Amino acid sequence: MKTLSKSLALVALAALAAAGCILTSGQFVATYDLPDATFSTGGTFQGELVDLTTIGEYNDHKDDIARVEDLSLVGDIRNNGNASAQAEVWIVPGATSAPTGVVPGAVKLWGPITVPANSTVNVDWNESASLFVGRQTLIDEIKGDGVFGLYLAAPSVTYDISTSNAALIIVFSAKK
Ligand SMILES: [Ca+2]
Repeated sequence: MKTLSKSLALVALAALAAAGCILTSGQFVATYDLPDATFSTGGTFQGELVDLTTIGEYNDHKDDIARVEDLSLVGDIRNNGNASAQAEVWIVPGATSAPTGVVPGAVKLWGPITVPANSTVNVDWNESASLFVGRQTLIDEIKGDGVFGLYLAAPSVTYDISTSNAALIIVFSAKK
């Protein structure tokens, strides 16, 4: 597991470098690895409780965050179906356990992204940035308790989606 986290962190840094994002003094990167997920029409609902305090870079500075500089959700989204499908990510600010179904009051965080039939879309740093629609809700959580729920949704009528190598990457500056 440690090896996996390390390799994903390297992927995150490579993504940052590719996006021309250079860290300056006082800036930190927190990478939260998301589990692989599959969700399909009538299938399993995919919810995750994110606890950013489990990440050292975040936990060390969580009381001193000056600004959230950048956010990204990267990863591979696979459409296993024979028709084009859309995927979204929703955030549940007050969650204390992994969402097990659609939550009233949840905020759409990201998407939708369209994935062609039987294809995989690799969402990189730049593409991800343009897909955030609930950025402020996430920023408030990062500056708040750092604990929130995320779940996948699909506005398509039928869908069969898998995600892999997914991570939430946060670039923030700290006061000390
Ligand atoms: Ca919270």
